[in-house]
Amino acid sequence: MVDRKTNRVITLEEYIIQAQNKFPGATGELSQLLRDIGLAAKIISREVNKAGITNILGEDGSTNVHGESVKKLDLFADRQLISALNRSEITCMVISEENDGIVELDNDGGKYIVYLDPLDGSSNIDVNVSIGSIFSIYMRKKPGSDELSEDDALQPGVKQVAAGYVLYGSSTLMAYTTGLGVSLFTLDPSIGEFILSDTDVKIPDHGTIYSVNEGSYHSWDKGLKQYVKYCQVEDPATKRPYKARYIGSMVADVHRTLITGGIFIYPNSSQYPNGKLRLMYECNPLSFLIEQAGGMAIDCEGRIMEINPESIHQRTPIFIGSKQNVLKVKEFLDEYAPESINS
Ligand code: AHM
Ligand code: MG
Repeated sequence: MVDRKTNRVITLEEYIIQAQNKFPGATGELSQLLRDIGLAAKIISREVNKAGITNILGEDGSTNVHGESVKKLDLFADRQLISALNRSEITCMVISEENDGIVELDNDGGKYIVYLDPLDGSSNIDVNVSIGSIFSIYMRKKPGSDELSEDDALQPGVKQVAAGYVLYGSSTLMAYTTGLGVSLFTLDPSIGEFILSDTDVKIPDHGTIYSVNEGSYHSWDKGLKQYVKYCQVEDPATKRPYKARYIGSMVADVHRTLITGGIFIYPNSSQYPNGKLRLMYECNPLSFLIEQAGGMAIDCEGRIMEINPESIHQRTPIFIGSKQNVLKVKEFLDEYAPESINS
C-alpha cells in the first residue's frame, strides 16, 4: 500500500509510529513492543526460509509442556521472541507454549504481559508447509506489585490490548490489531522490512470454505457431524456444497478464513474433550483479530474472548470465521447438545 500524500510505501515501523501519534497521551511502550515482535519475526522468517539448508529441521529430542516433541525451530523462535521482548524492558513476563510456567523477564516492573505460540503448526515444518507465530498482549493486573504470578496473566481475551500473528508462507506476513481494526504487512526480503499491505481488513460475512480435521469425524459430537453434512449438501441459494480446506497450521487456516471467509473449527471430541488448541496463545489472539475484522469466534457455548481462564495452558474448542457460518454451526451445536457424546 502506498501513502497517498508521499506516494511511497509505509513500513511497519512507520505505521506503528503514525498510529501512536493519533493518541497524544500514548507512552510509546506498546508501539515499541510491537516493533520488538516485528524484529523477532524477521529473524524467525529468515531462519524458516533457510531451514532446509542449515539442517535446522527436525526434532531436538525433548518434549514441551504438552508432551509434544519439540522441533529445533520452535526453540529458536521461542528464544528470539523472548529476547526481543526482554530488550526493551516493557514486558514483565512471557507465557509461551514452549515453557511450563511463566517466564519472568529482567524488568519485573514492566506493565505488559505477552502470551506466545512461537511457532504454531510445527508438525508442518519438515514438509515446507506454512507455519506461524502468534502473540497476545495484556496489561498486568497489578502493576508495580512485587511478585509476578500466573494470576497476573489469567485474564479473559476481552482484556487483550493487542494481538497478532506472523505467517511464514509463500511470503511472510504480519497481521495485528490494537482494537482499531486489522492491519496486514508483507515482508519484503530484499529490504528486510514489513510493508503495509492492507488496513481495516474485513472478513466476508459468509464464506464457502469449511476447515476441520475430518479424520477425527467419528470422535465428534453429533451437532458437528450434522453441520459438516450440511456443508456438503448441494444448495445453490447458500452456495453449497462448500469446499473443504485444511492445512493443519491454525495461523494459515485462520488467515485463509480471514481473507476468503468461511469457518475454521477445532472441536471438542472424545479424543480431546476440551479441544486441542490453547485458549491464551492460540484462540484468544486469533479471535480478537477475527472479531476486529467483523467475524465471530465461539467455543460450544459462547464468545471465546469472554472465557475466564483458569490456567495459562488451558485448551478450548473453537469455531471461528465468518459471522453467518459461525451462527449456523452454533444452531447445530445447540440443536444436538443433549445428544453430545462428550456432555
Ligand atoms: P502446535 O502448536 O503443536 O503446532 O499444534 C497446533 C496445531 C494447529 O496449528 C493446528 O490447527 C492443529 O494443531 C492441527 O491439529 P491436528 O493435526 O490434530 O488436526
Ligand atoms: Mg500452536
